[in-house]
Amino acid sequence: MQPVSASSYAPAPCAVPTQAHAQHEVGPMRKVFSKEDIPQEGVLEAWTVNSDLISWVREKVSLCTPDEVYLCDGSDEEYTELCDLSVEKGSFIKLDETLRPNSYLVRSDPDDVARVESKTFICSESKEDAGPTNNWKDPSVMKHELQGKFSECMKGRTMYVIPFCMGPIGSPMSKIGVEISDSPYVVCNMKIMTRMGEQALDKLTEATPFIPCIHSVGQPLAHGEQDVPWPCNPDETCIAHFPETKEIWSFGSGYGGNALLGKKCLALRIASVMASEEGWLAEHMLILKITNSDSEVKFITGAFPSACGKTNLAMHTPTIPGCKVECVGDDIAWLHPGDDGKLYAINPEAGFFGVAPGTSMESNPNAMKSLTENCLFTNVALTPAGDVWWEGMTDVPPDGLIDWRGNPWTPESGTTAAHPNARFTAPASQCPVIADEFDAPDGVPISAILFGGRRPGTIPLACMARSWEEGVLMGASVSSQKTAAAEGTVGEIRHDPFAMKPFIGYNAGDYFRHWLEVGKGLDPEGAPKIFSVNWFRQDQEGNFMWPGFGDNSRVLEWALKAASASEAEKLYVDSPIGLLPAPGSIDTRGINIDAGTMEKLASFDPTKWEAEIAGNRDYFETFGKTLPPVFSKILDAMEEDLQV
Ligand code: TSX
Ligand code: MN
Repeated sequence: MQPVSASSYAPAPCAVPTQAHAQHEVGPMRKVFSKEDIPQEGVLEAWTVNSDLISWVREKVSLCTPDEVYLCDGSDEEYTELCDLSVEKGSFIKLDETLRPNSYLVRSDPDDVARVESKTFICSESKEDAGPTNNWKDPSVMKHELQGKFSECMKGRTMYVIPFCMGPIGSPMSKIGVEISDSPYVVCNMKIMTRMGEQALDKLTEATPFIPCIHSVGQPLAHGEQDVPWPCNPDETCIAHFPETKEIWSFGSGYGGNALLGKKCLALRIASVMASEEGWLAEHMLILKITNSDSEVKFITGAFPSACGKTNLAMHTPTIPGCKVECVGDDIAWLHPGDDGKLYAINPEAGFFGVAPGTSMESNPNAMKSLTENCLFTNVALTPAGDVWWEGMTDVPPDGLIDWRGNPWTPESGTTAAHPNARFTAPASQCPVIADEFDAPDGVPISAILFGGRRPGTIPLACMARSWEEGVLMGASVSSQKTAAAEGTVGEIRHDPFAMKPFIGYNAGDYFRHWLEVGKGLDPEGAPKIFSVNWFRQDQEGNFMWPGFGDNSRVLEWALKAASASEAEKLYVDSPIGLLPAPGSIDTRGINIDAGTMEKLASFDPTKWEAEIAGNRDYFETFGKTLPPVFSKILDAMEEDLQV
């Protein structure tokens, strides 16, 4: 039996719209139903052949009791229609059509501006399986609480049913999800961030598994009650993951990672569990394509904690003559061992959900050029001309700004015009340097994996691991300096293993072991080499020693050369902490940096490293017996090497 898509749907006789429902008919195909339509035999059956999906939607309609049910097809018309509806309701502001075509500004509730880790749970049967990095709650207890929260939670609202595919359509590595949400903002963002609607539903045959994701802003409307521009329920917020049954339930927040469930919840937390079961890796990594001046093409992935410029690196403009960098992904990579023993990456996403403040034509021109049209902006400032602005976009703010809260703003206001976590949502296809391989169903072969952090001292500019195991230890040792007050004390260096601390959906010690297992299955020659990098080293006066940005391509070029070089080529020198760039091996031609600075960048202080190792040991102790024993073996050897 062929799957039946929404567009080929003709209403079954029993679902012929009544007079009252007829007005809800949208476009040429009917996709809006009353909650009374949904239980009727034939209605959902005409939309999908997947009986699990049908029963799940029926169940959630009866739990949430929305006024209407809207089956999303993912079309451009649907997107525009929902944006227009949101403008009418006062939720979206249409930007000036000539300045920023087909784009909208959305202002969230000031109490709903970021992911809330304290309200994010991994609900595994055993607490041990959630590990020390996650909040845990017993799955049956959590389900009971959620049943209460979701009961009649969509009264007065429309339930949107959003089929989506994470990864290229037709890729064996892709996963299908279906999000139920009562937020049109979620639908519009999911349209940009995922392969959404009919294209995903078409892949869902009778027996195809899908990940059910249910979301509600948690603010039902009484009959005739006036809605607010950004409904939410911060007191009741809860983002729950069920790793055994592969379900996601999110209540009370409409923002980003709390609400766009394909991204952090599915593509990282649930996918990391599936990856551990199926033998692959779901990672918080950019993927970039680099073509050198000899037209050789290679691919690199990189994991960086927040405030390290991951999106900037993913689409940077290299300063090496003849070198080209293109973007495959800026946030998430799914890495699968291939039959040839190499590691292949896909980007499960279809767009960029990036932090706006700090993004400019100087820091990231390719991101800026991705934002010229068809974008959503959340919590940025509005210019009198109907365009957007944020801190760092230009040196001088335009006059007459309206801030993210909707109030007039001047530089004297003593606040920021855009919220520090303000976001853009942009289709990846609009990036001027999006790689052709972005849609490649087989992914791209990875030559190097980078682990970065914002480290003013201690960590050299680059260091290559001598083995997969040592590389895994580098990943587990990632730490980064905090730059935003919201994340704790500014300046403090925090552990963020694999830049995955909030996103590992199971026990982090088991996750480290899984990384080691994946390495064992790779071909020793074909496996990517692993590097630690640090663009943020500072001198005594606190000046950044490395120019960063486009010049990072010089480090990438060194890494790729070192990855395939023999020791005789003298690109690196052995040291107690790994293989460091040999003097002169990083190409600095054409940039103003002296050999002395380069030497310092490629060196380390043994005293600081003894403290670094001690700090890592202490941190690793929090993982108890799940920690792989090889970690302390490698640390022992490093310490011993440092002594002599
Ligand atoms: O994104 C950054 N990257 C990666 C770019 C591809 N940033 C921005 C901060 C993170 C959000 C960086 N900031 C980078 C970097 O490599 N390096 C630095 C530190 C730095 C800041 C300013 C200068 C140099 C280095 N300015 C001058 O040298 C003039
Ligand atoms: Mn991220």
